[in-house]
Amino acid sequence: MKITDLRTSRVLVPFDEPLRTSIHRIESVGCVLVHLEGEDGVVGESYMFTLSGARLDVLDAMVHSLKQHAIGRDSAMSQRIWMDMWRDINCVGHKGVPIFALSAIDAACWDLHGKALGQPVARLLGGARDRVPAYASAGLWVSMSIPELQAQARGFIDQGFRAMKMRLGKKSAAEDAERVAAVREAIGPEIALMADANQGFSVNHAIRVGRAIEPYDLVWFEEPVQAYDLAGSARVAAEIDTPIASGETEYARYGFREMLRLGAADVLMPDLQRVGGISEFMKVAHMAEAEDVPISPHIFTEQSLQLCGAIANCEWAEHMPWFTALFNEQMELVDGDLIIPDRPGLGFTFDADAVARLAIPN
Ligand code: SMN
Ligand code: MG
Repeated sequence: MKITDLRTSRVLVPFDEPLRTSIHRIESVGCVLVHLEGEDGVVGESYMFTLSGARLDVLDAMVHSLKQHAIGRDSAMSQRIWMDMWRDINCVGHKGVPIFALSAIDAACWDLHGKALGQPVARLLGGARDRVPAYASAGLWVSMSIPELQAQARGFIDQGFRAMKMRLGKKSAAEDAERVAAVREAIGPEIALMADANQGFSVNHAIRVGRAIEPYDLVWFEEPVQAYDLAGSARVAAEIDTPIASGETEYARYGFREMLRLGAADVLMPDLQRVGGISEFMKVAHMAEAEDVPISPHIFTEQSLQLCGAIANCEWAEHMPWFTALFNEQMELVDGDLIIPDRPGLGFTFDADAVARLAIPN
């Protein structure tokens, strides 16, 4: 379908109370919504977000600076549009803000393409499954006490989850291990547990923590060190048995190629707005598949479900409900799995009333 225009709008989704990871204090999430208009009134939708809504104007300006590559083109030509945007951002760089904007235009283009054909994106990419195991991710923060952790972990099971992720980042390895032990005790041996250090550790501290939490049978230990220290992450991966997951802060296929080459992670976690959209996500997933490395998308749960549906080596979906208020449709959890929507495009459409209620001025 011919793309006729690109518009943006902004929303701020506040949290009930601030939350902490090893490196963040987050009060809200702010989004730039991208509306890619096609002829016949069909609209492709996507969004970019920042923690606490910082620098939304930068993302907004960046996406408008790239829109000429999409307008006038056919939404079926996502690779052509992608290549032209990639070439155009050479001067400002192939990481960071330029990639956020490229990613959002690419994702909106795929949504429009699917809507134009009346097909879910997973089907257009080649389907692999119709449901995916999900882990609860909106909780078990560093800011919580042990009794709070245990109560929330049990609550996730009551909500139907069979897996969950906690955050690490206390002062000592012993304290983090005590918290992991407490969550494991609360959920029992059958529920899958992941832990995320959010890049907060030195290599040596990460190895110490990794060894201390080894008895608790974690699915993975995520982002143990600074995201740019791929060699350091590889050292941690080599020293401990628990698989290392990483990639939410990595950009495009060249970053992931280097992660694979160095053995920086056992599980890759591309993030839709940092990897380069749906198009680049698929290329990274296929590259990982060639190395028998599994994929688990980083947040963007609603949109990433179509990727989970199309990536053979996808093992988990991250259930992060921060953005649910923005959509007309809701995610469906059945026996601990998220259902891959069988609706056209990415399968989630912006709720105009919610967008108006949460709007912040452009
Ligand atoms: C995370 C997600 C969103 C904001 C901060 C941290 C975390 C995750 O790394 O993987 O869910
Ligand atoms: Mg993470």
